[in-house]
Amino acid sequence: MAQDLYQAPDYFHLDDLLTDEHKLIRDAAREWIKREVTPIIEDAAQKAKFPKQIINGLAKIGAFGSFIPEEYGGSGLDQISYGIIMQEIERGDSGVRSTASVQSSLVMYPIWKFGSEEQKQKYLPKLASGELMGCFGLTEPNHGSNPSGMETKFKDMGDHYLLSGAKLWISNSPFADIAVVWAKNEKGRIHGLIVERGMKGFSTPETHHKWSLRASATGELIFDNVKIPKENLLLGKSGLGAPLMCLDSARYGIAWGAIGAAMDCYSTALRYAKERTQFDKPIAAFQLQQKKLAEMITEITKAQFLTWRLGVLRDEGKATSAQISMAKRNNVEMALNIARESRQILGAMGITGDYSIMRHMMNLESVITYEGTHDIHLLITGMDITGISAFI
Ligand code: TGC
Ligand code: FAD
Repeated sequence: MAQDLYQAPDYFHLDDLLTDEHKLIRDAAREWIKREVTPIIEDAAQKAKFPKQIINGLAKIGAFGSFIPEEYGGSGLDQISYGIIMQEIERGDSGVRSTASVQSSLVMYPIWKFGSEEQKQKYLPKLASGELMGCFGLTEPNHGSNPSGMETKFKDMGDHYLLSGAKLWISNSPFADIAVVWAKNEKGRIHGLIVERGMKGFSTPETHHKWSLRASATGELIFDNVKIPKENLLLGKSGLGAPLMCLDSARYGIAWGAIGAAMDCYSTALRYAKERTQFDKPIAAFQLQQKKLAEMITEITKAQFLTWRLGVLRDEGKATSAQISMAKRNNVEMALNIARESRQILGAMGITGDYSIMRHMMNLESVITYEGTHDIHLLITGMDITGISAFI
């Protein structure tokens, strides 16, 4: 890939609303992405291989459980800090951000919120340091947008549980050491269980031939009567609300992350438009190109403020699930539109791996689908404002 000349846009001086600590965290993450991720990510995506060598660095910039208390190995940071870290990582690649959001919001968060003290002590410090990597199994072959219909189930056998079923489209599954899996008990109530690699009957085949999120490893989770120790049940909360609480945290991080991808595309397109000459002028001199760039910075700025405000509300414990849905939906669509427009500004060069834009664009096709599709988030907003569910 060409040299990383990223210039982060901050048109309305959002920086003035951040604390010195936020800026330090942001600068450390930004510098690490530039040094360790940009030089290798295009090759990893082309080869469809998750770059495991970055796990240690991700842990060091606080990408694993930044909001988890320090007593459990986390960084004890606020929600704005978590968002900023996700934004900087996704500026590099959505697949790398996926690994970080799954580890933080979908594995560490449920263990922290719903786990016993023993489970927290056993898993959280190792997950924070990257010694253990985790994945989150909710989606099934017959149940994507409607996880309440899940068929994966577990039976109480007296001294252990027996887990059977399958999950698919699971980020990190091919290399994860543990999986937080959602399954129904004999009464049909949803619970979370911690499944460990090596348990008999548990396998994690990789899903190949993706055109999107290629630097992230995606796979299945297959449970063929897996014997689960009783102490691996997450007892703190049951019902669909438990995994949905985890999704709130991850969707919040994605709302920030998508802005990072958009900022990277905009920064590249602006620079290219000023350098590339056609008809004896830089293409940035043409009104059509200026319209594209002006609309991009406007949309990025609106998303930055929506998301910063959401972070403040989350830090105050006041953000609603519907507000998170609105931000995830708006920002991912905004980023995808900007990636497509930026790609056009680069002409033919835009389709090459010399620039990050096409990779962002392909990645965002997954981001607009996972963690609740674009349609589902619209219906969550619809339900919130009308009080009527379109799902039943
Ligand atoms: P519904 O009847 O509305 O709700 C069931 C129960 O859950 C409660 N609840 C919530 N609780 C906490 N947080 C939320 N956000 C909640 N939303 C709802 C609700 O109050 C109720 O509680 P109770 O006590 O009455 O039982 O459920 P529904 O079956 O009608 O479904 C609602 C719907 C469609 C919005 C939900 O199923 C949904 O969000 N579907 C989308 C599925 C999804 O997002 N899957 C994501 C899988 S993980 C993933 O994609 C990871 S990608 C990671 C990466 O690589 O970055
Ligand atoms: P479906 O639910 O079959 O939806 C298909 C289409 O129908 C969509 O356009 C949808 O919007 C629309 N639709 C569905 N219901 C309605 C409705 N009521 N009204 C209107 N339209 C509707 N899952 C995990 O559990 N863990 C992971 O780590 C994970 N990682 C992923 C990584 C990648 C790369 C991808 C692509 C997916 C991942 N997922 C993961 C799965 C993801 O959450 C699901 O793909 C997503 O929830 C949608 O489910 P589905 O693909 O089965 O689509």
